[in-house]
Amino acid sequence: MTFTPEVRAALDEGRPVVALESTIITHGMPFPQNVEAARAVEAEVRAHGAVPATIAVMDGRIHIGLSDAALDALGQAQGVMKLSRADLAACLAMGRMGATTVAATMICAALAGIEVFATGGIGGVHRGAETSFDISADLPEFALTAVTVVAAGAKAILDLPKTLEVLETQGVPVIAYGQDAFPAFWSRDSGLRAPLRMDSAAQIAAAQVMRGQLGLPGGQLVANPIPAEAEIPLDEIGPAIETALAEAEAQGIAAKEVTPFLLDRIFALTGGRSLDANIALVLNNARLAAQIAGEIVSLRA
Ligand code: PSU
Ligand code: MN
Repeated sequence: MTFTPEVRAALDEGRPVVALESTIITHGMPFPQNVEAARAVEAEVRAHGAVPATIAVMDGRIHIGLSDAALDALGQAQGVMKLSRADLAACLAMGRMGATTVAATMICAALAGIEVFATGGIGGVHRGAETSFDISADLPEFALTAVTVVAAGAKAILDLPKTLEVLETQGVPVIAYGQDAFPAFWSRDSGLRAPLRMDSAAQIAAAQVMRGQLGLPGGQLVANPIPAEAEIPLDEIGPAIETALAEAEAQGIAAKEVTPFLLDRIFALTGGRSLDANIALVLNNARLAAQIAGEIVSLRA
């Protein structure tokens, strides 16, 4: 692993650090908004008292924290591998460039000693999974790796009831922040109740520390609703989702390509509105993650 000096110093001194993923940069948003958003998210983490550590694979090494130049290169590179649990070691062995998904970012964060990670949306159970078997490797990762992930719930491109069922089976705490409903990424309310609710970063931090003390492996999913002023209600984003899903089906999109394809089509179909909402919710998640990381540091002191 290679650490930036800023991240290395923060970890050595026991200061709060927040991990950030890179698939959202390479496969989730178009250039140049991807790099601008990544920088803004890092700045938001710093503004709330933590050090950001964007994670990616370059030159056969796991990078914990990226320089400005490295972030810029990643944001424009072609043929970057999308890395989940299955691909991480292979990408390192081949010396290729890879962007880490939620699952791979959790693995790298835990290796680096980082306990909190902010992103946009997690992978989940895709619609039609009963025949396609398309269930993101993000879900079992929450049961294995002790990192608290702050996301805005899961996108309605997924089957949200099945996603919550799989998380429950895997023993993953799914915690809605400040409301009872499980949020649906662009929308604050999916219409489903979240299994758990917490109203403070301190409680979320305490639950993470307690989980470790009980000897339970795995982390937590914190579902933080998008700020109201940035929300796109389900009835407005719904038609774009349905069109994107129909296009994916017609074109036979499968496996790793499904999620990036759907995100790209929804950005286009909403004329970029989905991207503005996406950036607003990641910033919101960065703030909460920085607070949780600060609380964990206080508890461990
Ligand atoms: N969902 C989003 N935005 C994203 C992703 C998912 O709303 O950028 C990315 C994340 O990196 C996530 C990955 O870990 O896609 C899941 O991919 P898959 O569905 O192929 O497991
Ligand atoms: Mn999949």
